[in-house]
Amino acid sequence: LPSFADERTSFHFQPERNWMNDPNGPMFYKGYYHYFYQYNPDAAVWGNITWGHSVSTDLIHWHHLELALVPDQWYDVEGVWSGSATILPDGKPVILYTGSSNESLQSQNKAVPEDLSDPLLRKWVKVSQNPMLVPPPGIGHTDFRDPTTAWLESDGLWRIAIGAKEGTTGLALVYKTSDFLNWTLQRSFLHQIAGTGMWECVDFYPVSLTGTNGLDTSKVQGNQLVKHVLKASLGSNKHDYYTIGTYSTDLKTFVADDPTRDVGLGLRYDYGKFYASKTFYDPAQERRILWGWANESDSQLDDIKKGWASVQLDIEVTFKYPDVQTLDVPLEQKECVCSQGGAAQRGVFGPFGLLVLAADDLVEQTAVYFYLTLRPNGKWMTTVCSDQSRSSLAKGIDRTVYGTSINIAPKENFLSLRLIVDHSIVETFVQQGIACITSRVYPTLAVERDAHVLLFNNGSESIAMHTLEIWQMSNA
Ligand code: DQQ
Repeated sequence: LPSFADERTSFHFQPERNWMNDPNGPMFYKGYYHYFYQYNPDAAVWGNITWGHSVSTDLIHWHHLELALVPDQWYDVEGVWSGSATILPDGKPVILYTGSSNESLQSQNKAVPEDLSDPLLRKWVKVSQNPMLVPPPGIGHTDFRDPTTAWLESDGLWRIAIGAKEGTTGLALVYKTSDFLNWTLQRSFLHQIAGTGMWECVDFYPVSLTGTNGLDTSKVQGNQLVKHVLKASLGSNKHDYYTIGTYSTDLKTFVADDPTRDVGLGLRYDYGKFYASKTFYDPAQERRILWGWANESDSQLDDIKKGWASVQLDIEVTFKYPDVQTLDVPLEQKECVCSQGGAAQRGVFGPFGLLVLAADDLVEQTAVYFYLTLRPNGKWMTTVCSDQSRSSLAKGIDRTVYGTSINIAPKENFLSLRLIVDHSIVETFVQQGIACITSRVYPTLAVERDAHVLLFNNGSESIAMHTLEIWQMSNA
């Protein structure tokens, strides 16, 4: 059996032991980044869900604190589920979260810090008015969860969005309040898309059209030109889908810029393992930070054995975009779907890219690669994939090959990959982030000094590497 000690991540956040899932209520308070998360204190499987709590000054080194919220009330006894934090204008933080009762009724609840002078905010108090919100008519009692960070509008009222579904239509409800205790349901939904099912962990925030800094969630209008991002986590396939559009402060609804790429239909934050994500605005560095859950893809039995060293690399490679036009190549009939053979396919241009966590004789290897195919319309399509199918000799592991096609503008002469390797996580950023793929891998041989990095090209045409930088990182 493999030793799982080598697979514990170093600079990706993990609790000391046991199960974690969604990120919850991230915020910055009195010099500390606070990170809460869905946590089972008793086992390495989902259940007994509480809010774990850790703090950091740099988002890399974490100090684990006592549990922030535990299931101790009738309305959350089946679990203190996901939610968000809002920092009020007077600097006070408020947490809103979903409770699941012993009858599986989902409700929205509020908790506040016991002692605002404690920058670590160790103790949280559930207010006596809980539960504040139960599902409105038409929404099932298990289809009403994961309140967003609140945003303040010019009418002086705060608003939150809550994920729900009606039939198979996924949607986001909006409630408004002046005091975070009494809430009014807005008649129109923020947004809805037929066929997408339950919207979990909705996130809704402005992005600037004029600068690269992040924006406070309440920056919904004003001098700054903004668009909004709306994200929903779809339980049906465990992916986080987002779209960019306009929030009408008159109608209080959101309209996607491109209806063909609306929530659940097009863009994903990440094409691998990345779910139930949540952003927060970091006022210290004027940026918006996105946290996601890179769920494990080994067996539940292995998770239990791990109960819970060093391969930490930051690699950046660029290739010259091959001169595809001058070649007379046969039309490739099949569309390049990553899952058709993964990196072991043979094409004309590719697969080519990197092997990481590769054992001496390559019996274990995780491949991240590009593959170019000529489409029937005469255009070349660039696909990028992360292939876990040969990543581990261990049994019971998810071996999906993840990937997506990307749009390469004709003027882009290079293809770039940045890989962050952290024991059992391989994160891929393509063309500076035009697409992201997160994979979980569990090598048994390719660990420590036996884990190698290689460049490869399985295509018949040569590919020119342009730059390569590899950084070995120390333990966090
Ligand atoms: N996880 C939480 C729910 C949420 C789901 C329960 C998403 O609140 O909808 O652990 O992973």
